[in-house]
Amino acid sequence: MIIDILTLFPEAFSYLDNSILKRAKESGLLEINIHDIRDFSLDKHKKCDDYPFGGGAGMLMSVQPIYDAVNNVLTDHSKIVMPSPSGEKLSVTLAQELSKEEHLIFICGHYEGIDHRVNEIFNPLEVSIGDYVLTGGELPAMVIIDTISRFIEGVISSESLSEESFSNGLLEYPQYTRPANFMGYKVPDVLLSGNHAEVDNWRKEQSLKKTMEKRPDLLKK
Ligand code: 6GU
Repeated sequence: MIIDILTLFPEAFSYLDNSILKRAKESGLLEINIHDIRDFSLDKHKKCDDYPFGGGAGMLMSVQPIYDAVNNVLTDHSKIVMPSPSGEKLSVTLAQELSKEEHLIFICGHYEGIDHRVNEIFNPLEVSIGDYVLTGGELPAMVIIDTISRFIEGVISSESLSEESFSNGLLEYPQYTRPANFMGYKVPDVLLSGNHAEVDNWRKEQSLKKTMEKRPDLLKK
């Protein structure tokens, strides 16, 4: 998958150079290009924002730099995503759908918002990461990209995916690694037993118990 990110804050995306995503990029499963919207401004001072018509608080991102930044990367196979608190809520289902796309373009908004003509021209898929407001689209874009990339075949093992929280509608069971006894805090005996059937049963039980305690709303679905 190719992902092009359009932003006024390219530095924010250094997180994507870490660990699993770094490996995905190195193995060719994922290509991520970051573009500074400012580079596309035709204004002599590279201005990318202006006051809202009709008045109101703050500044809006202007349509022209974004229009040119999108057209610089747009192909017949592109899907345009705009992180926005008014978008469709990110979910496992949405992330799995987006992971099948061959090219994603992220438009990251800042200031008080974006000139609405960007939406009228490109009709992007607006995606929200929750019912709260962040100062910009960069963090949500990284959250969405991280969530999507885990569903791209080969990025992480299919076993990890099938056992993690939400994959079966339940939260993941507790996990332990060595030492088996840390200052008297012991790993449950069943995990040391070598009996796979019993381990599986224990994990299913724990998943259900944890979900009932922490997220009973998941069980109602
Ligand atoms: Cl996607 N953007 C912003 N700015 N705030 C948010 C959001 C997105 N999702 C939740 N809050």
